[in-house]
Amino acid sequence: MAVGASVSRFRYFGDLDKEKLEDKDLAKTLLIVLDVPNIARVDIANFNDFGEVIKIDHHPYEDKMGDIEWVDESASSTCQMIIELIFATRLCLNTEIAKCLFLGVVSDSDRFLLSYTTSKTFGLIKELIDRTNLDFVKLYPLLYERPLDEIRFHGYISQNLNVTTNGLAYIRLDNKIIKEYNVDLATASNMINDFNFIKEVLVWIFITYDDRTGIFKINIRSRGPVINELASKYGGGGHKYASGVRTEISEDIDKLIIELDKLCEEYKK
Ligand SMILES: [Mn+2]
Repeated sequence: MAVGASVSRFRYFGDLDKEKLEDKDLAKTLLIVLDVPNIARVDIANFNDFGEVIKIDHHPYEDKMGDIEWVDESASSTCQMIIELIFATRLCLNTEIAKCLFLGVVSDSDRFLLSYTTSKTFGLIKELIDRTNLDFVKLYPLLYERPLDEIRFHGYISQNLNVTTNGLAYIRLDNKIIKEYNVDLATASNMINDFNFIKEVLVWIFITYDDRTGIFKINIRSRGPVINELASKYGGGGHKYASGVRTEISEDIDKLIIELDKLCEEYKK
């Protein structure tokens, strides 16, 4: 396998339809799945037709995908694992690759704030910077510069977040509001990480609805109770403190809110 060496030749299969990869080619194709624990979350209809599958992931183990699977739950991010892989092998590294990997670690660890950040994370990042002379400060605008519309939308969320006495915060971000603030669905659900460290909030969830697929996306974050078990109960999953659920059933959302609220109540005791 050649993750680093062939980065420029890599094709992103998120939009496989556009790639027009013929079915007959799939048996000869190696699929490398990164940062996803279960097959349902890989956006490929004909997953089983691929000749070989390699999985590299840091989420709790769920589905077997291929003969080669490297899952390290203690890693802050899959990018951290790729850095480790590059250092341990003859895979090539240049500034461009380092840039992507650095941004991957910084964003997935939420700027080294999340609990999966360890001294190993810092050690690997130090070596990455040393080896490539990475001017990492220059990269931050790529992650953190935001349009004013987003900041205004952030304000909308702050103003309208429902917070229970047990410390559960939730908000439904309907498409009318998303349109009004000129943001998109992905922005809305990704913004959840901005709402960490609110004194009154232990668990917080954002609910969006994709009307093209008819699926509700529920993003859940916690800074106390473990939430991924509850998320799996509703067909979702993820990390202990960062999980998600996708469902077509609106009532599931109400049930999930009630259960998460209970989880907060128990945690507080
Ligand atoms: Mn990840």
